[in-house]
Amino acid sequence: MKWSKPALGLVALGAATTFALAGCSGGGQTASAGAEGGDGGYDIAFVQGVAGDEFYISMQCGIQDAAEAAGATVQVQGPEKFDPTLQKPIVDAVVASKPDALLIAPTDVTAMQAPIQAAADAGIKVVLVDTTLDDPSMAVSQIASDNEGGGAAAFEAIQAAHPEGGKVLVVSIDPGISTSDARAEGFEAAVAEDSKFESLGIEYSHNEPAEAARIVTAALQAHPDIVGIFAANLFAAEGTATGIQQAGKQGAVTVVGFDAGPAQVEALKNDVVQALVAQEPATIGQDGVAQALAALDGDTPEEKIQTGFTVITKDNLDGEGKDAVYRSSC
Ligand code: T6T
Repeated sequence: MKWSKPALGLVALGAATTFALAGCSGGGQTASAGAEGGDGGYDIAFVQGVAGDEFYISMQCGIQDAAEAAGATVQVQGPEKFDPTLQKPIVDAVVASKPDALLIAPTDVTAMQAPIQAAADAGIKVVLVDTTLDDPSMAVSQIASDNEGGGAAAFEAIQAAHPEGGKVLVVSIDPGISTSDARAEGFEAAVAEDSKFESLGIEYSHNEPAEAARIVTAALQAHPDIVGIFAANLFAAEGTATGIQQAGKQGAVTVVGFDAGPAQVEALKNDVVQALVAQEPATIGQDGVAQALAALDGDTPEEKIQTGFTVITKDNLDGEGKDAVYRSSC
């Protein structure tokens, strides 16, 4: 099922309307498309939330496609972990290199505030892609999925599988990440509306699959009657799947994971996970480039853009679900 819901009274702007898409041109830490620095195109830096994450790789593909079509250069870097202490030095170095625009997924709403403000103060056009900040006013645009809606949709999948109700758990990343916080809020708000369900709360896996697996193992020992687990991102879902398998609970517990990398799709095929909420990372990236270019060209960028999501199940995996699966390289 595909959901595309403009929120906050703002209309989603598809960058596909602005750019003719070209093929992806690389998948390394630094990749380029088009030319600036001498050839006249703009120089765009993309700082991922974490390197090697298929969500950000797919976003990178969208950014590179859009940049290539516009004759711009793209540099891509990401920290080894989803951690502001590792992301900050990357941003500092990017600011020193003076790109025209910075597309960034901040790893913390508070800790990344000052480094990103420094980018804007240096005259770099900042676009927040995926995650945001406590005060995003320095950004020319913010682009993110309907994370709250995706969390609610995750609960609906559990609710449909267990109309009798029961205990549910959220496995998230860390508090202070705008996306996963919104997903958990959307999930918890939907749970609160159905008195047959009891929330066991939100546990934090620090983006480590092993920690997510440990959380799930412990939760299933303490509450063998859990009926549903919502894993709020790719790595939480990976670890949750491991925990479910180790406990021999596949099928008995309905697992819904946010994101749809190849490993999550494999878990869906193997009946360890029952649904995936797939974002549109390439669209977020394309829209990010479009908004950065609008700002650089003196046009008025869209302040906020909300992108949709697709709920992938075994039933639609060969249909619309297939196109929603993330890429491992461009
Ligand atoms: O879920 C995505 C992203 O939206 C989130 O902000 C962090 O985790 C992911 O990158 C998936 O690992």
